[in-house]
Amino acid sequence: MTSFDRPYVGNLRGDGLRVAIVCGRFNDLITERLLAGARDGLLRHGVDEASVTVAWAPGAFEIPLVAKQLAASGSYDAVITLGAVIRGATGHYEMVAGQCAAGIQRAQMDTGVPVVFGVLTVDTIEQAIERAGTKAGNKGYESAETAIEMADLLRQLPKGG
Ligand code: INI
Repeated sequence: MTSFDRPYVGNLRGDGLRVAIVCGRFNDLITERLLAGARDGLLRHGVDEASVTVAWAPGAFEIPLVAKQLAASGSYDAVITLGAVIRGATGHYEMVAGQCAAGIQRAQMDTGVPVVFGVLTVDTIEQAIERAGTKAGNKGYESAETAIEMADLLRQLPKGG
């Protein structure tokens, strides 16, 4: 039992965690930078590099299926997805971005394993660059922190169906 004074809060303690990263190859100029940010975020918070698995999917549309299989494997405490869907370059932007987001949410709800949404959905390549390690931070790094926090939070919470 916790109270307002002692809520459940996930900590940024990465030691002992096993993490899988699914990265979309489409727009890999951007996603390579997200992957570098995620690696940095995991290692800085104590995740052992040998406990990290990376899988490349063709594009954002395929990321959820790969993430779901990794999450369902029982081999990981969290899965991070990284991708870049850019409206300017995509006639079917809404479908790719929407299905990717919905599939990632479904993967975590179906498996009970945190699947972090580190997919950029932006209007322009400039906005993607800003979020991939320049003036607006690195979404990959943020996603690594979210993965660690969620894995630690779920570890603390009462278990149930
Ligand atoms: N995939 C992306 O990850 N980002 C995009 O911006 C993109 N565009 O522009 O179309 C994109 N398309 C490919 C898609 O994800 C699938 O790989 C493809 O449709 C095959 O299923």
